[in-house]
Amino acid sequence: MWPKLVILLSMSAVLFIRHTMASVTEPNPFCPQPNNYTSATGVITSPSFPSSYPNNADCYYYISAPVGSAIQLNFTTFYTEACCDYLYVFDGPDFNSPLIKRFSGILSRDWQVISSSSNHLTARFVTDQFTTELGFSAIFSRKPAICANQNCNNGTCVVDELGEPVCVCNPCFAGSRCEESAPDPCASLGSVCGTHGHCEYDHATCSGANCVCDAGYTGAFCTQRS
Ligand SMILES: [Ca+2]
Repeated sequence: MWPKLVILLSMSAVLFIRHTMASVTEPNPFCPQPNNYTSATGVITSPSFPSSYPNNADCYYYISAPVGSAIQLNFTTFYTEACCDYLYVFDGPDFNSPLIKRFSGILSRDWQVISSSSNHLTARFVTDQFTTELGFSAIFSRKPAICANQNCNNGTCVVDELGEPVCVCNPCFAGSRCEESAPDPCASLGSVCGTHGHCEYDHATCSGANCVCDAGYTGAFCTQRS
């Protein structure tokens, strides 16, 4: 009889603590609002970004997508006080969902792109009372849930006709995970543009290398005076 009562009391205590936490973690007025993000893509940032974030921040970001999608976060900036100012990212609709990672300090390259496993991702940014830094900015986007664990580095994951995730690489990248840089189109042409020009190419297609001549010069290799 007593052990059951103790368990019941413990559960009540846990529920009470959760309720109390919820009531004291209302977003600060300086947090980005509204904080429910349902668009296909967008940006979340720390408060005041690109100025420094404030002390005593506690901000939430709720990102959701249609069922069957996963949500990807691509950090373009991340810099917080390493000891004390944290971004928590949760794999689900609220901060009771499994924690993907707690970030602080400077972001390592391995964690620049992260993904939820399903169609909800929640982030919480918490700072202490001293010392602020630049903060963070991250682009959120959707990808098929089957792509959640597929890191395409410099590309985009899509589902092929067999229902398998595959990477489609950005121009100038190759490899099964788009981890390899394709040959620079200017590598073979760069030197022939001589001392009066330089090589440029179409970055959208990673091709079309040609010499762009300095003022006063013309010709395929910038050797003629114009
Ligand atoms: Ca701080």
